[in-house]
Amino acid sequence: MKARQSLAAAVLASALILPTATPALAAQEAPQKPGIEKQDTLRWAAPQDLKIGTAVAGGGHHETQPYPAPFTYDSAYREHLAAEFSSVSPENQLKWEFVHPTRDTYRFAEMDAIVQFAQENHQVVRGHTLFWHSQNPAWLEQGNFSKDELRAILKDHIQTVVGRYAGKIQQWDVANEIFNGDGTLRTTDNIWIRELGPEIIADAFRWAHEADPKAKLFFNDYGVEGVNAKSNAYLKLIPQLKAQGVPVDGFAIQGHLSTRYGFPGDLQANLQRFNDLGLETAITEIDVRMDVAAGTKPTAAQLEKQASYYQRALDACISVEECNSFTIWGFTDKYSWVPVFFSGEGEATVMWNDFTRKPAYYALQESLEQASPGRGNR
Ligand code: 9MR
Repeated sequence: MKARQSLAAAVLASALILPTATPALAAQEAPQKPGIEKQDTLRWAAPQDLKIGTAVAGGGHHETQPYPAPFTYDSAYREHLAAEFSSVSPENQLKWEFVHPTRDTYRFAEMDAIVQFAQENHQVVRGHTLFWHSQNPAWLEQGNFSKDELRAILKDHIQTVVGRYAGKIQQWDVANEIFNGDGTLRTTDNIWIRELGPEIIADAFRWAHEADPKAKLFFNDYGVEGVNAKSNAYLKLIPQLKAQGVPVDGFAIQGHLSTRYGFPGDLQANLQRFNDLGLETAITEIDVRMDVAAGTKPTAAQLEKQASYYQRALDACISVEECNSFTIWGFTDKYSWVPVFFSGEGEATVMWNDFTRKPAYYALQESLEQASPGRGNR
């Protein structure tokens, strides 16, 4: 926290010297939007060195739902997306099945639109993801390619996708969910590890780095909030890779939580041990689902519990020096993946369907404000 305050002071001091806003200042501020008070947003409350992000709804489960593409057609959604957040992550628009639908074609229009939106609204972008066992197209999974062909396909994909957005993506989830819960590598369901061996993980990072040397390159996973077999596996793997000169910059914790289970109280300690390796850390996909029977609403007690989970997760990140990015996996229940995947659970985001705020929203806002006193002078 101290570090954040002194950084805020440094930014203010530099603003005194420079007549125009510094890039750091500009990045946290959204252009004014009608109806949403600029000073009453998450990005305004956030300390200068912490990006507050959301997934941008599109692709994946949205394609099975009875509404048009949210990012393209829902203007209220776009207004909140621009006003509230300083970082955006494509929810599905960069996954292989979406962006690389046949071997010889790429579908970039949706991601191009997100990147353009982010630039117009002074937001950074997190790229998600290049190397995963899930949401791969059938042409890839069932292609019966030789090892040489597979290697060339992966290299071409990474260079093409990362290269297209070079300079425009702040952080990449290069490798997503590569470990099982017991800390063993996914040698069965991850096509790359199964066919090419674990060494291919290092190549994926090297190729991404070649294509965009400035982007920060991350591992990203779920179920690694606390100290456990899976997070231990990352703690062991990453220093081994770095010792070989592999360009790994960070470790990201998704944070798909449920009030059914206790809050992972060792989240901060876990982030800290990665920080102590000299890595950046991030929370990349947090949501907090609740048991809510169809046709009913959560109780006040449930909402308070949800708010406390969000707040404790954010406080953990704020307390760790190089935890620089905190992203929620969608900001409105209107488009959340949760009820589609978990029957009887939902209401996992910080805003209701009509974009009004839940206690969880106010809890995040409060923690962000407390993290950077003095920021309101801007
Ligand atoms: O939110 C995404 C949803 O729209 C997709 O249908 C789903 C398919 O698996 O993926 C969801 O996002 C996942 C993310 O990419 C990786 N971590 C887990 C997320 C929730 O499943």
